[in-house]
Amino acid sequence: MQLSNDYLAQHTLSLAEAGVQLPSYKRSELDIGIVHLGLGAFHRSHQAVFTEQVLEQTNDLQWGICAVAFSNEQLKDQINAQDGLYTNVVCGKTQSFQIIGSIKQALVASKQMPDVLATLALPSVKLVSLTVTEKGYCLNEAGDLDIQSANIQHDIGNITSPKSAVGILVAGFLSRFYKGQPAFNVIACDNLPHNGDKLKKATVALANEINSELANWISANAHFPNTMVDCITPKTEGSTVAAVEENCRYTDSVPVQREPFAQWVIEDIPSMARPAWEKAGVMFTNDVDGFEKTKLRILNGTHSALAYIGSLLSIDTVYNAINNTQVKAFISELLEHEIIPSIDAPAGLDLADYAQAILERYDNPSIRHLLIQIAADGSLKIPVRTLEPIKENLAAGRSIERLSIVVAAWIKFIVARTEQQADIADPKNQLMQQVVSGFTGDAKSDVSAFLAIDGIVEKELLANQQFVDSVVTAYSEIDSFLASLA
Ligand code: CS2
Repeated sequence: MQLSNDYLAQHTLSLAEAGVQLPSYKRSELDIGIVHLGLGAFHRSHQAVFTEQVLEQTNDLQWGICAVAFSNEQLKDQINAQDGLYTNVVCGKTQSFQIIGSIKQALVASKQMPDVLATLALPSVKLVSLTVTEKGYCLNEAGDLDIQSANIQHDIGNITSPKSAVGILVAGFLSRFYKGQPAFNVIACDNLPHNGDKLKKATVALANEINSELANWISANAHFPNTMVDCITPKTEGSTVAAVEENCRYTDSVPVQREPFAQWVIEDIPSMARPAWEKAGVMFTNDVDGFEKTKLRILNGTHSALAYIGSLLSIDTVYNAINNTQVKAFISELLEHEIIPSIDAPAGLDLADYAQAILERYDNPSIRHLLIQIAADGSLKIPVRTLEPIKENLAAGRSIERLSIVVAAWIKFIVARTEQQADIADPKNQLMQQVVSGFTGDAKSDVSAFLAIDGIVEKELLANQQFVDSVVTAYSEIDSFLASLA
């Protein structure tokens, strides 16, 4: 489409159509209190929006954000060209538009590391938050720092020019440690159980490779609360840009699109300086674990199931998959018989209602959430979303038949993509492709070879014959299973 409006910027805010919500606080006085690593759409649809609501309500201007992209220089330039402003397009029964002003500045780590480190050293910075996806934590299958990974090896030798998110945290702490400044606190916002605990352990482990006193200092002085984050945020598309162009009377090259629902649960650490996020509906609790597990298994677990099963049926989006009656029936049974029984509900939460609400969120025709986007990084997602409940169901003597179908569908998806010579977005793509290229057609040996790929299935689970047999059965029957849904 032809873009002819003026670009969104501080000086063009007055052009916005009535009805577009604008920042009402004094952006020129916004200080940087938060450095955020990972400038993807999710940060801009979630944490930056919660922070925006607090800025609006409290006028506490110490909590502006410096958002750091890892390598997307163009996005950094586009955001800075708009003075940090962008539109949050909320897609429900109607569309609503809000201009978010909480990001004061964007940087790109691959080109501006000295600026990133200088920002982390600012006395005003009290928090570092992260959305770097599961792979950004550089963990092995046991949940510990993968010391041998290329980026971590690089960072051990070059901690003042780090490549990994963990390395950036350590470099940021290092300068504060030497200057006698207080440590910042770290808020992990990715879909990993115990995300804060794991990130702290990884950060301390890397610091220990550099200087054991630094490691002890981080351990004693920095909080890493666990969190649960939730908001369905598909990639920005041309249609998102067009919707802003048509409805807002300005051009925004970097809007985000999301569903109306958003949730953020953070471990309550009373001494931790932070924006008054509770005023924006963020929940502070001592039972983040319960919320994390519930969301990871019910939402992310069914998302991955839909992604692999739906893709194999040539369905493109979550909406279209959940509107296939048979697929929906399978997902409902998976929830009822194998996912919900694996969860101890957090106090006050009815798991069946929670699951029902999620199925309703999927059934949103104004959100085009591509299954192929969710299918990415299965080698990191399946262990958390599907193998963990399998492990617990086995220990408790519960059924794993349907969860095994999800694992089998994932393997079949990798086989299909390899045969089609299509991209597989996954850090283990080469290994997986190599293994499936050697498949002989014998389900038992094929599945065993796949599950044995280093770093996917924990040793104890791999040694469980009931698990392996169940995936072998599911895999040998996957074509007829898919045919029954089509
Ligand atoms: C999805 C998540 O891509 C994926 O793996 O399952 O991004 C999901 O949309 C969010 O966690 C929702 O909060």
